Amino acid sequence: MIDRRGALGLGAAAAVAATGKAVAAEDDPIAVVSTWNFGKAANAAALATFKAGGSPLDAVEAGARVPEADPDNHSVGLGGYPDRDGHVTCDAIIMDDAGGCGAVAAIEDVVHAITAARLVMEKTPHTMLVGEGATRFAHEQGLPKANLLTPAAEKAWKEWLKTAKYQPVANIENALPSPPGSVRNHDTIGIMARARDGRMAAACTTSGMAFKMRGRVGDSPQAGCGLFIEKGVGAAASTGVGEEVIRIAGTARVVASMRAGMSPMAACREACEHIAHLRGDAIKELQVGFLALSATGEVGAFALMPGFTYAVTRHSGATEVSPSGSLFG
Ligand code: SD4
Repeated sequence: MIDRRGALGLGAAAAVAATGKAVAAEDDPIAVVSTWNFGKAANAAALATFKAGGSPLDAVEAGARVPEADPDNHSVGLGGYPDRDGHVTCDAIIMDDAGGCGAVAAIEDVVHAITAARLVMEKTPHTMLVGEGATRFAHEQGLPKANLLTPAAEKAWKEWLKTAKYQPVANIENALPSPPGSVRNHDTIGIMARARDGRMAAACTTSGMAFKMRGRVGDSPQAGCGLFIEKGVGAAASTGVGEEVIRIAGTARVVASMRAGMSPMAACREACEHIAHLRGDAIKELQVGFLALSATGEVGAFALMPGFTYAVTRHSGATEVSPSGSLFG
């Protein structure tokens, strides 16, 4: 049985709408959920798109474009931290519950990787384009050529170069001033939307792990890793160290658990437990967070480490940012 109250009580209690009035949750279902506290602004854009008559796909694309355009967000789009060679390379995926799937990986010089992903979905026979081909396709489709490396991100990269040698050392990202998943090195957005009629879509966009090896692709653009959706079951997104998510096909696992009857939070927790069991000491101090939205409109989240937050917005506009539970201290 799916927990109809929602993992953190977000499924049923009365919500306070943007108008300040209390609205029963049944009349005010969850419209959009997204990772991290900046998801709030993304959710607002997604909800505005719904209200303007947009589809769930339109809503998640509009939401994902918000952090992509924010130069102060150092893990998505413009202003993202570059790879070790100084190139900002982005990964993105968009999916709907009718089998739609489009993704780009290691795309450069495009602010809105999520829109490039949607174009892959709608204009090509493929589900993913990478590298130079993805970049060329996006520009041919009319997405403007842009330099994503902001002065602030370039400065951070040059600082990093002073201490970090250019060599493929496992987990060298941990040499960052703060580890992946902490304030300085997260921000990937995973966003999921549910229309009042139950249709769903989801998106994920990121510039990936800061100062990654050139050519590295994370979990975010890979269906079943950074994002997954299944009609009648729900959707899940991940954030944190992508390698740990890819190893277990993390979001495919979360959705499979929901299909088997787990609540969104129990499913997210189970995936974290599996990573911990599989990896033991190797994941000490690494962050991975999962966020899930069921087809019936319940939300749940769980992470390895404390600090993962997520934003929930109802169709009335009522929005709440909550911390997820975590496996470790
Ligand atoms: C990646 N999962 O490329 C992404 C990074 C991330 O918060 O989510 N950071 O591994």
